Amino acid sequence: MFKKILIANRGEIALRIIRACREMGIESVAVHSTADANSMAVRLADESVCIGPPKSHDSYLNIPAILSAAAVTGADAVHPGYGFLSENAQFARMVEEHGFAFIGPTPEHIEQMGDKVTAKQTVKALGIPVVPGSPGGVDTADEGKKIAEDMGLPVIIKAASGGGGKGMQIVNDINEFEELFQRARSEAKVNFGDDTVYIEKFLKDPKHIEIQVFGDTHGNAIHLGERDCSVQRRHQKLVEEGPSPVLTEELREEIGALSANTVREMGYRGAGTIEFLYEDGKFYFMEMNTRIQVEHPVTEMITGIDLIAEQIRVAAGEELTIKKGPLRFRGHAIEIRINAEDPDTFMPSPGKITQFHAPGGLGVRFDSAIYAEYSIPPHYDSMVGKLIVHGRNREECIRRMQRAIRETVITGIKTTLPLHEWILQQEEFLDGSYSIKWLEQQLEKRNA
Ligand code: MV4
Repeated sequence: MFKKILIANRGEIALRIIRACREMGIESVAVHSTADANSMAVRLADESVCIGPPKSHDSYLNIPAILSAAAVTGADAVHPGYGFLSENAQFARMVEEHGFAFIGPTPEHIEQMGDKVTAKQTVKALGIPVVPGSPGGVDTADEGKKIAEDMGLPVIIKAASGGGGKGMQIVNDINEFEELFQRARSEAKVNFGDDTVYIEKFLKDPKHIEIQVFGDTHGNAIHLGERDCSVQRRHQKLVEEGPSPVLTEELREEIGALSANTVREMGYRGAGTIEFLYEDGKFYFMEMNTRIQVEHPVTEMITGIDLIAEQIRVAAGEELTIKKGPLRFRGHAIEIRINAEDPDTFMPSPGKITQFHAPGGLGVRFDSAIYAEYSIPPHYDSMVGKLIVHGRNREECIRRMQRAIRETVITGIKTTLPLHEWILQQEEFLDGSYSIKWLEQQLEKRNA
């Protein structure tokens, strides 16, 4: 097992990884920017190294500085967390070339899933259902137009190197195809340096449901159930829950088994998430994330498994401790993302936290790196914490979340807590029918 892990991240996920390390008897190294010198991760890690100025590009994305920090502290592995360098194949490769273990999949698997056309072809060949569309990249507007006409409108044009919503165009009228195709291509080129695009039938009102998967280097692969992440705004998730309120046991087992089988056939190592669109009782592959995700605690709460510890064990060459047999799904979990933002305008609200009181009690978990008198720097993502609750069933879970939100105190900055309190009272949230369009439509109605 590793003796020392360097954490190439900040905020709550850095803390989350430090906690797993400590429970496993592994030393931790926090790297940080000058803006994060007073962070909780720096306080709680065994060692810390400043890797650069506030801008992410110069610190948390500064590969030479991170590798130097790993070398001078004598770390034997690097955990990238989520965001930043977590899905950068070149970083994973350099970490390994410098003699450290990368706590994540191989650079080849990161690359394979990073190219959305290759990812789709790979999982399709292994039996995962995909959205009908072009078999690969589409080179000309004429070729694309023909595919769109054969398939029927609406269609969506996506960037092969995209993901997370950037560079997508929806075509509702065939007369607009050519213009939107060229727009998709040039946006793809500008944003990702690759103008490859592909075409899919556009699903009008789906849910976003994702399956947590795990593989090890001994040929074992499992799924750990799903998370429904359809409550989102501008491709930012706000609420995640598991199990999904709309899935049957049969569908869960079917899509779960297909997902686990895919990971096994790929020889995939570590944690991954297979994202699906779900509409009219059918799943369609969207993309695969090759990292631990923000919402992983939802799965931890319903399975009782420490996913970060499992990532570390797998990276150290151990077998998955979770085998299909003893895995049991218990009750229901919901996570809300607490952002330092105005709950009405979503404008960032960094600054000093004056008072802070964390919620507690049975089934309540608060993953955050904030403390009273802490100043949230303006340079990074606005998420300041995650509140996760567990209950025996969805109804108990929702009541517990409402209770936990009301006892949380964060003053001095604006947070999205009031928005969450409101979401949790809405009819479509309570009945579980919400789709990916729901929140934005609700907000429009509320603001009208
Ligand atoms: C789609 C889709 C509808 N039909 N693909 C958005 C992010 C990127 N990963 C893929 N996305 C979508 N792909 C087809 N064929 C709708 C979306 C989409 C979306 C998906 C999940 C969560 C929120 C979303 C918001 C807008 C669009």
